Amino acid sequence: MSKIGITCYPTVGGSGVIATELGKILAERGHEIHFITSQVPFRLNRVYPNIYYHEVEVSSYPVFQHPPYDLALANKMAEVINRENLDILHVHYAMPHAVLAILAKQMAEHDVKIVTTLHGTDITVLAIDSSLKQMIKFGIEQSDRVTAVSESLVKQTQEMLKTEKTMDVIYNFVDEREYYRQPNDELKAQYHIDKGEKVLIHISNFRKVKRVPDVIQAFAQIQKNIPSKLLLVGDGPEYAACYQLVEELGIADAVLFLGKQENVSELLSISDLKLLLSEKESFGLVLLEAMACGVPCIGTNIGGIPEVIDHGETGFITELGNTEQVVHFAEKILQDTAAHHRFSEHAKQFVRDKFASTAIVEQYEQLYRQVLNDV
Ligand code: GMT
Repeated sequence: MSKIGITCYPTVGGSGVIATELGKILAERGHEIHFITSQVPFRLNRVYPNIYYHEVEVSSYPVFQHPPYDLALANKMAEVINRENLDILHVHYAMPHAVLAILAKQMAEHDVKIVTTLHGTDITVLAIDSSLKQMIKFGIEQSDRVTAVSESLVKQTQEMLKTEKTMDVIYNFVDEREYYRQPNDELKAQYHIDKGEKVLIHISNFRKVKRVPDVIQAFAQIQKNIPSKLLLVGDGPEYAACYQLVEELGIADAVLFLGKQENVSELLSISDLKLLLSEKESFGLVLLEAMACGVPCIGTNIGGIPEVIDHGETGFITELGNTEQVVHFAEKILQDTAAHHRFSEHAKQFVRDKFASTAIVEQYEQLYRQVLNDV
């Protein structure tokens, strides 16, 4: 059993979810887990034996224009490596976490192995910025092992950073104990969703890259032929613009803006179709969560999405920005009950076969064993 430090962004987001769920399952399997973050990760919502939390405190001094969060994190990492005798520090995101882990390793009194998992934004967004590119490349190349959440992300990282560093693909997973279909007619009634209506859902942080207006435009067409409602879950910079678009299209009665929600599996359980029409997406964890709840998905042919949706089996892949195609595929799924049932069953099976939590966590454990034995 190993002593593993984990650093991630603790606020809402797929990378934080994966890092926390991984820590929880590793702890259940007997490893000692030390989260080193600025806040308690939001999914760490109760007491878990074998899990410890180390808060990064950032003091602000008049002499510093900006509080030195990054350096405080590196310092805390080194402190925890020494005190808890960590074997591995597993960081999520190269920028800044891998870079800080390397600094902490140099400061620490004994050796620790650095495992870095790439989730996408640091490569697909930050690495475009030439002032950060060198730093991201450094973080990746100096890590003892690097994993990425999709084949597509590995390719993109290698191309953008011109690096030959080996990267293992370890897909994301869902906790099957939380994500399964729990039909709930009462919840539907509370949202004033009629029995005959279909429910479409979109979940994101409403950043521009998520292209939520495409979801709304497609839905505006779909609801002309199919009585339906659209659930918009999450919050972010484009939320107000989306609200305005819904008003302009005259579909406000059919669109429910639900904001940030904790129990998305309950909302997925009353949904019939999930739309994720992003222009950048290294994986699309929300697709996996939807499929685990038996919700077929339509996603764009971008990044890792085609690795997560099995086209024609668990949903459909569309061209970016082609809302006509989204409407066509949505009608194929929603207008035929037998087809919907087939897609839904295939979606659940696909998640069990390709993204089962135990199998994925075992891949991380194997990687840890390899890095510790250096084989
Ligand atoms: O998508 C986001 O904006 C959030 C970001 C994050 O840090 O959580 O998501 C990234 O990591 C997720 C977990 O691996 C992936 O499912 C998302 O596809 C990825 N986002 C992007 O690549 C834009």
